[in-house]
Order: sequence, then structure tokens, then C-alpha cells
Amino acid sequence: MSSTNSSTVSQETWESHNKMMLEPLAINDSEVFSIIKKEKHRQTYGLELIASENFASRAVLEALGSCMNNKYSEGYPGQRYYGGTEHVDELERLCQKRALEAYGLDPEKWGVNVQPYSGSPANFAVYTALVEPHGRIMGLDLPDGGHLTHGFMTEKKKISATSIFFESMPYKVNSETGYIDYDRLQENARLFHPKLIIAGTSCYSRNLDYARMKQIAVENGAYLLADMAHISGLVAAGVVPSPFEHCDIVSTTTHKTLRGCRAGMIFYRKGVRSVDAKGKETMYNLESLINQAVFPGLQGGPHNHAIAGVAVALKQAMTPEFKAYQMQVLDNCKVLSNALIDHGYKIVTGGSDTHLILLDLRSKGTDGGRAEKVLEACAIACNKNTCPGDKSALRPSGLRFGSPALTSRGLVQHDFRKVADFIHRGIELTLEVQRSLDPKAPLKEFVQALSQEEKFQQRAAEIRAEVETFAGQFPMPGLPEL
Ligand code: DSN
Repeated sequence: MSSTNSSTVSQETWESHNKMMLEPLAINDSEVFSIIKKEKHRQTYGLELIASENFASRAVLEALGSCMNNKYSEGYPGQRYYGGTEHVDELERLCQKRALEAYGLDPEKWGVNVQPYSGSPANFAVYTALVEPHGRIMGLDLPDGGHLTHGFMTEKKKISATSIFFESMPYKVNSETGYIDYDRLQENARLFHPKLIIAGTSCYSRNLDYARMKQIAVENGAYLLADMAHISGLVAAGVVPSPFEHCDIVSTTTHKTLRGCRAGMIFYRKGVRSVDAKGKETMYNLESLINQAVFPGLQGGPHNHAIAGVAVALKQAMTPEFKAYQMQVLDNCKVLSNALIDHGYKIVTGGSDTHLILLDLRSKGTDGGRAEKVLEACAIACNKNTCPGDKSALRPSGLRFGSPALTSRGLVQHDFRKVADFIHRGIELTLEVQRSLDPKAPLKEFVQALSQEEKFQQRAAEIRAEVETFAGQFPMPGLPEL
């Protein structure tokens, strides 16, 4: 319907405005459309091995791209600061219900906040709720496989806001074995008296000992927070140990192994926290503290389109197909690990219980930064990562690989052997480029040689062409065009 002459601007401009509002992206903004198409091509014809990434399903992306994007609804279901919230209330309650069901949680004993914008805000909300300013937290050190938001700082500088606003003391892995040193964590916790201990990782390939960490937390009167962001899909499928048995709070992102859209959730316990020798009960008081920390403490209106996408992902996570997918994720990761060991590589801890591995390149005489660049030139996406015992985070020795994204495209064991072969060829090329340079040549010189010397360009192009043919065979989940 067109408007009449009563519009503020000329009728022609107004009609053009109304047309613009209905145009598809390809017509309306060909520049952004073409960038998205290029990214889609990269994802489709490359090997996506970044352990924290995945490919969301079509249904998740449809919910994410829906009209739920348009609605403000500060507050919680039934208590909003805006009108017109009946449907977002229904959606948020559905998402909460599915979140508890997906992890087999009794609503009398657990609650969940599904409003965090992502994992970092979720963790900051937990600290804001439970730890006073400059209160003490202990998380796995980032160079040992922890996460920035677990209190990361260096000797020279407090890097993460979680180390600026809270006092952080890291725990470490054993630099020989690569496994978390729980004895040292216990000793240090006895000295440091943390208010909160974080059981969570972003580059650690083994199951965590939640029972041991709970014991350490109880000994110090600390809360135990599991940040299960990397493994939340594996936990939902029941293929790795669940943190819910032992932890007080569980935070997560929703887009890694859980395979939803980018968002976060915080689960918190309700009911009795502890009973003393005289039988006196202390109750948890997490629900209001955490809800208030998320809103109005740190966030404004929830991203209702993201909550819609998460709700869809959680429904999918309760299906037998999702469990089969997660079992395949674990098997594919083991195959990748073993195939790389067969090619002569060292894998930190010797393997994996999860969806990721960390390949240590020190014995090969190269490092993660250089290998990452070559693999990228070969259409293989992964990331450099520090290895236990690395002297400098500026020259990380390892590469982190994960199986979730490619498994979502249907790759199975024999495909992952082929993936390992491609990685091996990329690393061989890395060593060749490196041999052509002074051993102390900086990364910039390495990248120049790779991109400018014809023989290296040609080798990378050959591998890339094979990778693209291989990857292009597998279907890509998501929206058909975008
Ligand atoms: N950046 C994510 C990862 O790659 O592990 C964690 O937030």
C-alpha cells in the first residue's frame, strides 16, 4: 500500500523508502551480500578445524534472523519494563525449560538465565554476582588452556577485566604431562583462599576432575563454577562427564559443540548449599544474585532473536541424532589425533577425551604461528596456541584442532584421516619455507616468503586445490543462500 501526499518527504522518496524495507539483501546491499557469499564459499570449500566453531543448522539461523530481533524486553518473563512482551515471555520460558531438560536438571534444584549475550559476559556476571570487587578467583591459566575471562594477566600487565576488577591466581598444568596439576591447585587454594574456583578450559583435551575441584572449593568455602562452553554439546549428549553433579554454577556459550547461535547461559543451584555438624542448613542464594548481575547489573535488553536460536538448538540437542553427532565428534577427534601421531607429531597429553587436540610443534623446530599461516593458505582453518611450558605467549608452539564443525558436515573417521594428511602436508611445507630462511627470521619474513616465492605459492595452491575439492563434497548446514 502506498502512502498519500501527507508524508513528510516527497511521495517518491517515501515510496522508495518503503520499497527498500522489503528488498532482499542481495538487491538491497550487494556489497554486504557479496562479502557474506565469499565467507560462505570459504566455509564450504575449506576445512574448518577451529575447536570453538561449528555450523548452526538452518532452523537455528532462521530463528536468529527472525522478527524476535526487533523486540525490547528488559527484565524477566512476567516482569518487563516494556509492553508487547507476551511472546518473548513465552519464548524465554520455553528456552529456560529446554535448557534444564537438555541437561537433565530438576527445576526445584537448578535455575537458568538465558539472557547473557555470550560467554564472556556470562562469566563476568557470575563474578559480579558472587565475588566482591577485588575478591579472589582461581582459573586455569590462559597459556595452559584456560580462558581470558578466567582472570588472565601476565607478569607485566592485567589483561582481562576479570583480573583488573578481581584478584586472580591461576592454576597450571604439569609442563611434562600436560595434565592439570590438581595437587598444586589445592596447595595454592589453601594459601590464596579464593571465593570462586573456575573449572573450565578453552584448550585442554582431557576431562576435568570436577569431584576433586569441588573438594578443593569446599575446603576453602569457595564456589565452584564450571565454564563448560567448549564441551556443552558433549555434556548435553552425555558423552563426557557432566559438571552439574559437582558444581554450584555452570556457565556456557551456546554456539560451540552445542551448535546454536552465539549467546550464553548461566545455570545456578537452588535449595540447600550445606549442612553443618549440628544439622543447620545453609541455603543457596544464587538465583537473585545472578539474575540481577545479568540484568540490570551488566546488560540491557535481552537478544530475543538469540534466545530463539538457542531454544531451537536445545530442542535439537535432546534428539538421538545429536547424541550420535557428539559420539562421532569424539571418534573423529581420536582418529585425527592418532593419524597425526602416525605422521610423527606430538599431541599434548598423548591424545584427547574431547573434541579437540593440541599439537606440539617444538620437536619439529617450528611453531604454531608459522604453521597456522601455511595451513590458512591451504584453506585449512585452525589456530596457534601455547603449549605447556612455552616460554613466551608471543611465539606459541602449538596448533589447536577441533572436530565439531567438520563433523556437522557429515565427515567420519576415514575423512578425518584424509584431513590429517592435508595438515601434515601443510606442516611439511611450513618446514620447507622455514629452512629457506635464517632460523631467527621473524614471522613477517616467513609470511613474505610464503606469499612471494613462486615455489611455495605453487605448493600451497596445489594443496589448497585438493582441499577445496575434498571439502566441497560435503553438505553445508545453514540457510541455503547465505
Ligand atoms: N574464543 C573461544 C575459543 O576459541 O576457545 C573461547 O571463547
